[in-house]
Amino acid sequence: MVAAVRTPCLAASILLLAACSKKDPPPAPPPAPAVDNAKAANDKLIAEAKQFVKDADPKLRKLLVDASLAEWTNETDITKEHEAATAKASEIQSVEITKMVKAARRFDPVLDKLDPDTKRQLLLLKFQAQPAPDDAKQATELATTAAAMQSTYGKGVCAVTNGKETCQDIEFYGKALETNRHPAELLKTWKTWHDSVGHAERDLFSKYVGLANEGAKAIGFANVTELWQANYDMPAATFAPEVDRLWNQVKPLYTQLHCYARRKLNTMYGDAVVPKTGPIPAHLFGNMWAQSWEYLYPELEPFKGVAPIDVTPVLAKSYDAQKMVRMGESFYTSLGFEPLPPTFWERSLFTKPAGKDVVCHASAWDVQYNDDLRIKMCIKPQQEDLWVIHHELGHDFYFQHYFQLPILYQAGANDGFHEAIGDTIQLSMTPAYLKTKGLIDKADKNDKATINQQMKVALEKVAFLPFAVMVDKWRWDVFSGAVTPEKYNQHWWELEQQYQGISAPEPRAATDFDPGAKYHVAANVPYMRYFLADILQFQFHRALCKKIGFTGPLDECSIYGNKDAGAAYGKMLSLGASKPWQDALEQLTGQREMDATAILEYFAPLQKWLEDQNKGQACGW
Ligand code: X8Z
Ligand code: ZN
Repeated sequence: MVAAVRTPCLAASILLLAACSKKDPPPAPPPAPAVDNAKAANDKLIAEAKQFVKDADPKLRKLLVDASLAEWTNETDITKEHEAATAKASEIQSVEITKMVKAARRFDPVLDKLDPDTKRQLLLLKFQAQPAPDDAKQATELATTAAAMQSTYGKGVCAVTNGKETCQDIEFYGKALETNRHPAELLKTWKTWHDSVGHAERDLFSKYVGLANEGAKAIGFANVTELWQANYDMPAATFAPEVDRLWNQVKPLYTQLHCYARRKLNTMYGDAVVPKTGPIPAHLFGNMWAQSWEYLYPELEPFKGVAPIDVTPVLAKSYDAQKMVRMGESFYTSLGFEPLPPTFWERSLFTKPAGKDVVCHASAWDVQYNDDLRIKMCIKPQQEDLWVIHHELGHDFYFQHYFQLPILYQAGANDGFHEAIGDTIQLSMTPAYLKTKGLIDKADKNDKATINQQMKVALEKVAFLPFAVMVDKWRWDVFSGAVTPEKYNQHWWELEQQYQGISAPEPRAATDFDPGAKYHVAANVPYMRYFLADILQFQFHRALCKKIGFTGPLDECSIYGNKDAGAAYGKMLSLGASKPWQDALEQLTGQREMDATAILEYFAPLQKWLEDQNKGQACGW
């Protein structure tokens, strides 16, 4: 009878046991004891589930900490040994967590009878790590492939001279695009990065797709696409339509910005480089992926001579990396948040160490899940980096608020929330705020200054929207098998064109692999989180501004120094992943849905100005 406890028919209902048996049924037991037995078995399973979750905590903690220590070591000093150690720790993490997920299946029959915390933690367990394939050899290959992809991207474009390998990373190539305005030179830089790093990721990535899908299948998902889409407290199949709904809300605003930028670039470069209609070539935006157009601000500035917001001169003159991070911290402490721990200052990496390859792509960590906060970033004294510091610190202050929760709750309400925390703070870095900090001389307040400032913000946050959608639209199609390796690159550019209205700067071959030139593809970080964050940050900002009684236009509101705003924000951060994101959102904003009306409200003046500028144009592509 004990062995029968694991049979599926018992799992469905103990009362159906007789129907499953091939042998003659035993004489029917008296009804009352059968019910009692069933209840006792259920109660036992419920108690075991509770204990399972309790026991899982220290086990998971060790697996996650070991993997993140190894990863930190490799990302701050890429060597063959560190890469191998990362792959090993990540393999152990995947294999052990996958075993736990499988073991937890026996609680499925009583899931709805569990207390909410046990049930939620069992649900979240599935999303703790990339699951491992059943086959041990494949599990090893999956981890070594992922580690190799990450290191390949981190090192960048490498050449061997006199037997010694030297590499130039994305910092170098990215910088080369920012202020250069010679199309041929821009194309050369763009091509070098894409043809070298993108191409080097191609075979690794194709292999990774099959192996990662095997892992997803091992824990009951159809593929990685379904696994990723299932992590939003809503049925997986409803997530893509939800993204489309939000994208359709903001698409008209993006289309206006695209139309204006295309006309300006056409005037600047001529028809041979930028046509008057259709998509814009990707190498002209001052950014390797055309995901942020902020470096085009001087060319796209609406009104000349009206207080252009540029803090770079002051940063370059009197700030170093440490001082920039201190400035970021001071925003958060002004809200009443605790300062960063002393270990943050000892263990973080702020600048690229000489003679080492590191993954310069900025990131934030609680390496040991116990307030071991760090950031890793190759900081330069420029405006973009000051904004990224505030983004990264948003992650760290989220960690700070939930590190005492069970390990399974040490995550954002959803991954978009995590990305939105620091970006919400960026929205409070208004010209008036920057002036009080001595980063700019004057903060004009008039219609022209408003449009200039909105343009500056839009070139980062509106231009980004379609890119943030298309990266995972592409990966969803790849992992689901809708697109096969020969079509990977073609499909990437189809989506670039469809969403961004951007084209490849020259014909690309099926053997090219331009998605691999983007960090998150090489590092296997899901990307839809940034799209959600782009929507959510305006929703958070609107709610916080309302809470502090601000009634003016959203782009003039700053929560700097406001402890009430800090308390409300901190309350949401303290939830971690303990509640569905809808509850966390409702707590702060009163809304249970992600909603793009806040970003539209914020940019309403710019949208109207753009529509006037674009009158008579055939916008779109
Ligand atoms: O990757 C990042 C952060 C780290 S989570 C620097 N971001 C995305 C990107 O760089 O592509 C922030 C904005 C989008
Ligand atoms: Zn981030």
